[in-house]
Amino acid sequence: MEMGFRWYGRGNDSVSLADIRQIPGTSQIVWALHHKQAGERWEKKEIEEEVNYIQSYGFKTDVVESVNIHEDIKLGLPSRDGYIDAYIETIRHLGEAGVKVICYNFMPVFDWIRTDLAREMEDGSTALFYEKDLVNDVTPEQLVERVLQNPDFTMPGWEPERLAHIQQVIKQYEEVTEDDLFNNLQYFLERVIPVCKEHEITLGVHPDDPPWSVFNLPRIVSTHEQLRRIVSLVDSKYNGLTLCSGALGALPENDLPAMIHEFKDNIAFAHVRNVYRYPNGDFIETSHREQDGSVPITDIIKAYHDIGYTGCIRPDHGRHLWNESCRPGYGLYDRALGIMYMLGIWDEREKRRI
Ligand SMILES: [Mn+2]
Repeated sequence: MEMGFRWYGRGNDSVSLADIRQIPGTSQIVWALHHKQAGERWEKKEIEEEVNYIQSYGFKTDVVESVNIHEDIKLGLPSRDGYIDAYIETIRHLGEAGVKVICYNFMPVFDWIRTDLAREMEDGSTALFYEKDLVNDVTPEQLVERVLQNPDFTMPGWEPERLAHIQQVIKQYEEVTEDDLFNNLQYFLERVIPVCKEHEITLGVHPDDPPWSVFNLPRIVSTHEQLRRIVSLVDSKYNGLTLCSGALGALPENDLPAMIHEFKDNIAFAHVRNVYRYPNGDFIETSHREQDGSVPITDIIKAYHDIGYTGCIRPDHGRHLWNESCRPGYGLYDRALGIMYMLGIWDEREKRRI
């Protein structure tokens, strides 16, 4: 296992590579070209520049998150072929730069949804929060306005230009069923997986966040059964999963340790975080510590150890601590604490094996 840390790039993150280097046991920077729009090709030169910069701090650059999928691919429109061609070229360019894993998602319209980006907790820290009834009661425009009221940082998946036409985008999905979305994912995978195989790059689809339908949009990466169907769409180890314990963990029936064992040959990348689930369906992102939330973090790390996982694990989101000013969920302190918690569990297992 290699521990990783997501980083948004120079001038685009409150955390520096020099900061991250001081977190024990962290060898991978999970990176992306964040100025790229979905569907846009990533050029070799700009990939090389970013990789070289990150590597100059002694980090590896095996994992990219995210190369976003253009909406037309998810919708299955005729224009998708051009966007898939661009995606294939990006895969080739990333392969030539030594990248091993690409994390992507297949969520219609919204990459992730929260109703509050800085909900105050009892100890005075703040965290990302999801209020189920509020999402059921507001219009998509109201939700967009709510999320974009924090102007300090750009938010991946919440590009104002794209969301300015939110009703139009949502309307395009009116006739799209879950089966259609599975078929559109299959069409995409059948074209890109052979290229991934050639370059030994594994794609890892990130689960829906939250793992249920919002605004009646179809969702297909939310449950154990759906993950089974996805890995069977194209039978290849390069057709992988990004198992996110926080996204999947918002649904009580998702048994993360069981998924880790079942999908051990297809887990490309792991996100680990905890959420506390309220009985009414709301949830809040807590510290990584098992007792603070509803997700069995110690069992999850043990499961990765049991399967001999050699890929990258990263702490997913964290709370905002000690008056830190940062991208929502992506401060330095709580994610560093999360790493130490996870490494504690991992190292104990490792010692026991010897
Ligand atoms: Mn995640």
